[in-house]
Amino acid sequence: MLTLYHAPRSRSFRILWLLEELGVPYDTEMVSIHGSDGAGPIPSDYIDIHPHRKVPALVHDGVPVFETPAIALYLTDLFPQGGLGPLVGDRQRGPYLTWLAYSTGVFEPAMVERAFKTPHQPALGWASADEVEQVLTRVLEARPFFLGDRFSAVDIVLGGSLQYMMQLKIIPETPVFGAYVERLGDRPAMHRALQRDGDIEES
Ligand SMILES: N[C@@H](CCC(=O)N[C@@H](CS)C(=O)NCC(=O)O)C(=O)O
Repeated sequence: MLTLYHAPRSRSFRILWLLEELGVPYDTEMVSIHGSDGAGPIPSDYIDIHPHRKVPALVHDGVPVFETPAIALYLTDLFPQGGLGPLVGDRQRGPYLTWLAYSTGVFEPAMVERAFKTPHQPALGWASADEVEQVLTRVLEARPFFLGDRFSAVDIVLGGSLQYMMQLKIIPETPVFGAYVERLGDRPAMHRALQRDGDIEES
């Protein structure tokens, strides 16, 4: 059994989207992270699932997995028939792992630096937001999705973050990024996830 620990309108939306893309059965447990939704504090035993008490976390048959790229990799390996993550032996496996790791190791920290107007420190191990933006532009002007013609979980994890940063105006809506986000918007599973996210918030 799969249980997603989720908070509406948060980073865990991308795992909701991935589960909808995979079309597999799953449960959700609401975690109150915003403090203003009347759901009360996060239960103290949630620390056994996510040591920082953040979302998303996934529990599969009693075993917890946390950190969005790890959950995405776990799910696409668990459900290879979904075709959303190249498997070991596929030439795209390397790029797949690279962009998943890049999403939280480079992209997010660079964008947070930009959002908070923090001067970029190269010693920290990621690139500046300007450089990241150039890299992503070069990739996405050459191909429709991060791995080429094939939509994958990278487009949910990294693409979903890019989309969010554009909504927050941290990344500009250039023609390349605008067209990419439009392609993401064509995914029916994204709309199902949005619906479920809204339903969870109202319940
Ligand atoms: N690196 C984590 C980040 C998780 C994260 O920061 N989640 C936020 C929600 S957007 C959270 O749970 N915040 C609640 C808190 O920090 O108390 C991942 O990518 O999964």
